[in-house]
Amino acid sequence: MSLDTQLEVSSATNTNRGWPGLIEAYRAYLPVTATTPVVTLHEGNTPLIPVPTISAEIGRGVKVYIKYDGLNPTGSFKDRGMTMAITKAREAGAKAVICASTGNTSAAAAAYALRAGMRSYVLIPDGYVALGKLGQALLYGAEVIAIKGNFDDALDIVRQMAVDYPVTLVNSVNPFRLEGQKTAAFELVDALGDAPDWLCIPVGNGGNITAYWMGFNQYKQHGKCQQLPKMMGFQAAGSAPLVSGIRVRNPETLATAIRIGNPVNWEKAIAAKDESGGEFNAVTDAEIIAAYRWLGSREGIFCEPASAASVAGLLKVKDRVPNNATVVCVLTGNGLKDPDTAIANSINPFKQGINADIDAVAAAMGF
Ligand code: AN7
Repeated sequence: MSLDTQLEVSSATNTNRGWPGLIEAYRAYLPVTATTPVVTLHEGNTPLIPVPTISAEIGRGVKVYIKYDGLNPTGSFKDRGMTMAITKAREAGAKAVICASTGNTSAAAAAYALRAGMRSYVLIPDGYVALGKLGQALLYGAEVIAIKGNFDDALDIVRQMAVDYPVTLVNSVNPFRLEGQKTAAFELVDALGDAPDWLCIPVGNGGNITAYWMGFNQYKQHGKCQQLPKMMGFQAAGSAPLVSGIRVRNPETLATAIRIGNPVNWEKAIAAKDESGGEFNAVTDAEIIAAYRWLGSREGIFCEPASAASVAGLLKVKDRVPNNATVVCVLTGNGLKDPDTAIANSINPFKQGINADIDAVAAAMGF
């Protein structure tokens, strides 16, 4: 069966049952036509989960929810942007795509490119990509090139390569990425009945905060929501150019996904913050890890460290949350991406080398 026939069969099935993927679900709000060849892994429709221990910590009637975008098909919010970017690349006849990545973009690009029958090339900072993400990109068949430099260096190279070679750039400078990612704002409004009062979100390149802001505004124009949220962006303290206003030459943080010193969407992210009356704040690695452990050990929600920056940030500025506000924290990536960090920061001691008999096991359990 040709890829075109497969896509037709798949799209015919989708209209009858199940979640069709975000392009089908929000087609009216996206730059697609009836003949656009949609490339999907049925991304989107991720859960909005109340987190009562965090609501209680803030008190004053504040209700906090998690938008768990780590439950997308490749385990991060990047799938929202990539279904659109790869669909449009395919429509334009592209044969190959390229991106720089701290990991999640590369995994999503590789998966969607594969489904579209395209090659994918990804540049990553050598030694600073979580193992799960690297494994994904390799398994999905990307050409993975680790450079002796950071994300910002990799991005400079791929931007030029997209000019000099027949490869389509799918970093968030590609406008279709933001178009896809804005659907997360639609889902929040569809679930809550209106936009939240605050949106707390980790910020690296500033693409996602820009996309959410686009989505809320578009929904408001269509009368789908009455209000717009304050956009509260959080960066890791060692990589916080949008907080300081100065490019960071050597960004550092254990939240490698947001180890970015020169955000691509700098002006757009600032505009989203300013127009919404929001803020950018920095959170330390220790605060990120504390929030990461809290989410895992008190709420049963496993995210990657960069994602926990949204909750760490909320806890940091909690005294400024208005009474009775509805707050959504975006968890952008799945904890399974980075098992090393989980094991290194586990709550319970890992008891290894126990003899395989019931008495030894009972003793290890403390009975
Ligand atoms: C889990 O994969 O930039 O502010 O190359 O993976 O839109 O950049 C990842 C970014 C937040 C920041 N949380 O979003 C990449 C990459 C996670 C991420 C961000 C990223 P933007």
